[in-house]
Amino acid sequence: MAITDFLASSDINFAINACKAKDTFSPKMFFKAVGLSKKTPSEIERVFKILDQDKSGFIEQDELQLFLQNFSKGARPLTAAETRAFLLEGDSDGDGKIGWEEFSALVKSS
Ligand SMILES: [Ca+2]
Repeated sequence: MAITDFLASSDINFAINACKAKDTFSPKMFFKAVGLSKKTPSEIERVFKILDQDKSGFIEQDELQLFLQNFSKGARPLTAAETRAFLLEGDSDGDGKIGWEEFSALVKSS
């Protein structure tokens, strides 16, 4: 299962290009640009499972850092500041990782 099964590659290219420069990544802007905010809960859940590479049920910091590469293999890793900001924005219960409900809420608020 690939992310390109749900999202248009033109939207992915647009979203990746929009945050090409370091420290310009914003999760909400990205989710909106890539078309994820308009997807159904089950599609958003499938994307969450792709992002959760080690299948722990959470998106941890190391997975967040490589977030963009799930959308495009050649994309850059997020900077430490971007990774921290992403975590702060999504991790509403403060456990240091993003669970399914937190991810879904973040995508829907995009
Ligand atoms: Ca994980």
